[in-house]
Amino acid sequence: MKEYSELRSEIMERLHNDLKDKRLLHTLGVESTAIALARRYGVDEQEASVAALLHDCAKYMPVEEQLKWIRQGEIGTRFPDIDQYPKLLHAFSAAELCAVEYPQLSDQVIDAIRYHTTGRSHMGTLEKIIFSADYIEPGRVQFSGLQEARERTFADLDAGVALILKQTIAYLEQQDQPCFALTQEAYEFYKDQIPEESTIILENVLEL
Ligand code: DGI
Ligand code: FE
Ligand code: FE
Repeated sequence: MKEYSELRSEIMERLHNDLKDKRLLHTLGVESTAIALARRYGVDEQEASVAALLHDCAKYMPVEEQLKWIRQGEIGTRFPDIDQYPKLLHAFSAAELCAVEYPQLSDQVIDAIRYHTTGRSHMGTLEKIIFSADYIEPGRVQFSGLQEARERTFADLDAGVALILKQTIAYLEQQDQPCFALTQEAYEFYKDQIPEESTIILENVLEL
């Protein structure tokens, strides 16, 4: 990627303004994990870094502003009821915003940001890396099953993604929260990769 260090500084300045400290720490944890996974799975490390840094950049944007961004893009057209899923908005709005504000970014980086919360079927390697790095980064509160998700993800990326999707869906069911169509599709696509002996954890490790 051209001018990576300049771009990284520009993004860091934005994150210092737009994110709370805890979220910034999480973001840097996702970045280091994504770089390690990129090295492991032969993906461009700078692309992994940039996608990780930007993945939660819209987390604190007012909902109406987020919906404006989302309605400009394919997610808004395909899912007119997207406002019923408040926790998903920040991924979709960040993708639209980043595509406009950082036109040098590849489609792979934008898609990795867009699908980092829900996943989807047929994900590219960078998408899977950001999706799983978000869940397993070192700052997540420790609990028994997190270690398994980490080990799986570094041993076999699809198996890690499948396990994380299963845990997320189990958690949503327990909380009586609706599962989004893309999450369900992703699970259907990757579920055969789940190792039989895996334990499914219901804690939500994603609350920060
Ligand atoms: O932004 P982060 O906190 O780092 O993590 P994230 O972007 O993965 O968001 C996690 C939240 O999103 C968590 O509370 C569970 C929720 N979530 C993930 N998939 C779905 C979902 N919520 C609904 N309703 N439906 C989903 O399919
Ligand atoms: Fe997120
Ligand atoms: Fe995140």
